[in-house]
Amino acid sequence: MNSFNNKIQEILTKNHKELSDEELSLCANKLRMDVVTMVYEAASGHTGGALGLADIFATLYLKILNLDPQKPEKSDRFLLSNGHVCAILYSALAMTGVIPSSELNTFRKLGTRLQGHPSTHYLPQLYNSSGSLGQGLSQACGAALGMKLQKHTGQLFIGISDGECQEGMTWEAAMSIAHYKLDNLTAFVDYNHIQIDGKIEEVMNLGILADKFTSFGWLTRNANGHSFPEIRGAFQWGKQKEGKPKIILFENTLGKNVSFMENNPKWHGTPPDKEQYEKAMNELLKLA
Ligand SMILES: Cc1ncc(C[n+]2csc(CCOP(=O)(O)OP(=O)(O)O)c2C)c(N)n1
Repeated sequence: MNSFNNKIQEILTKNHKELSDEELSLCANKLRMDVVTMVYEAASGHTGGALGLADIFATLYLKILNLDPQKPEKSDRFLLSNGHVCAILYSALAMTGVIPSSELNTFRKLGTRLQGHPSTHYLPQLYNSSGSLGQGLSQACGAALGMKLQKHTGQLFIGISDGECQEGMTWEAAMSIAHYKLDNLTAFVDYNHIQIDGKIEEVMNLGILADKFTSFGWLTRNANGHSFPEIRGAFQWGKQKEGKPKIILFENTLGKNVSFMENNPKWHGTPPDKEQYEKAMNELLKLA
């Protein structure tokens, strides 16, 4: 474990934008280990969705986002709508030095900054609060419109989930974002086909999601959420301003890289017990 952590520290001393796919993959698995540890230590939280998003968050935070709070007029922004997966957000913030790594073990404890659903009240470094699903795209609409009006040049990225695409408010926001031609906004969907009660297609089928967004006036792209070239390509496409908002449907596997969690809706929001925690960490370490 120590040698793995040392390897990650060494990787992170390099220019993040120049990391290889192999290095990114190691960083993503470090994020997964942080997620599993945080949820295990808190004895509550959401493991599966967070693990599925690790490759996407490693790419987004290490390669794509240009975050500069001192220069908001040039800085990119990231908003998270499906706030329950926030263990992956917090671990990415720790990896990029926004919060100290030592803080991760305060996850879900009373009064700490790392609440079970992200809150700008506790952690002002965030761009939005979330947890009540379906609201993020509306928050992003207002924020991107504000950035346009203030002539800010950064790109706003917003992560939403497939479960949230069953909510009407998501589509009101989709309509408004297209109406205002917010091409400074790039959304992506955590398209793992799983929600709290089971498979999306069985609970409430979304049909052909890409066609729905296209018909609302968006540019749409599908990508494999575990292929670094595809993730990178999709985000770079997302950054090009072409007069319309863009959305990436990231197909991914809930619980990715932990065999007994993969594709199992049970792991939407179940913390691992001690034995499961050790098994998960061993599997992740073997990939290091
Ligand atoms: C408005 C609202 N309704 C219900 C919930 C409870 N809830 C939390 S997560 C979740 C499932 C959402 O689906 P998705 O984000 O696709 O799940 P995942 O892929 O993370 O398993 C639900 C219904 C909530 N947080 N907010």
